[in-house]
Amino acid sequence: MRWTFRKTQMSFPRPTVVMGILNVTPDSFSDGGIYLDPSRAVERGLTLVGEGADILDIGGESTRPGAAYVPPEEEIRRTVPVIRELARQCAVPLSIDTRKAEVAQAAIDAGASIVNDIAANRTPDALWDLVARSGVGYVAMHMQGTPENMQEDPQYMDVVSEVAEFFRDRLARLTDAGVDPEQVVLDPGIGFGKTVEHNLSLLRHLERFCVLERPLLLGVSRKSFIGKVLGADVGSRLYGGLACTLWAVRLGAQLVRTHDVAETVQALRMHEALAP
Ligand code: HH2
Repeated sequence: MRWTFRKTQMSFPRPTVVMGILNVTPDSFSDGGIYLDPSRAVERGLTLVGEGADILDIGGESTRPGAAYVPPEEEIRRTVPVIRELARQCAVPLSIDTRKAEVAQAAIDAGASIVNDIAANRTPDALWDLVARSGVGYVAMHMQGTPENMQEDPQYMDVVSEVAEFFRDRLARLTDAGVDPEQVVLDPGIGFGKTVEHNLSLLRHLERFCVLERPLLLGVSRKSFIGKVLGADVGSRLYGGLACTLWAVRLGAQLVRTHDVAETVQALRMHEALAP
């Protein structure tokens, strides 16, 4: 299995790919406001690469439950200077965490080569045309509802089957839109329109998504389901998150998205030494 975009080709199996999170926002749930200044954001990005991040995921809109919509001009203003500078200074692929085609276009022009789309749940889609035309990588994440309303009352008959069906449907529609399946990575969207039990079920049955022949990305870092299981606040969820990460890798996740790159890389490399 391969993930191919622009000048990058990742072949799986390989050591788990670590996507480091860089939120250039005033209000992200765990690091909001810390990296709003572009030079601090660039410095943080370079630190994450030094710690072993294989990809940097740069976001200019918080998508935490209840977060307000950010207009594309503002998202561009926050992220593009950071992407431009990181593209100059580091060699790892840069990802733009956005649901908007205008933002994705500006980010690609500035040097991003992956679009991480937390709202891969709509048609028709200008973003998909852009992904098809530009050949960038694409993360198709599952979300029920929108960040504004997703945690109000998430409902599924069978969350694992419904997410699997979503992936099948999106892969078919993306192909129809001219996107090569090799550009696409799938993500069940932990915490996006899901209760604690929904999140745990997705993690328990992650292997059900492996039949789709696309790499799986998982983002559990510091999320509230860990806090609810452990009674831990947002700054104290690292070890719970690492447990989820290793569990997920064992069940087939090939990419993980994290704020805590050094710690995650250490856990993954030890796990790989034990289970080559
Ligand atoms: N989670 C968040 C944001 N983007 N993208 C993918 N593919 N998968 C995820 O699980 C995911 C994501 C939420 O985390 P964070 O960016 O730290 O918070 P915020 O949305 O508040 O900026």
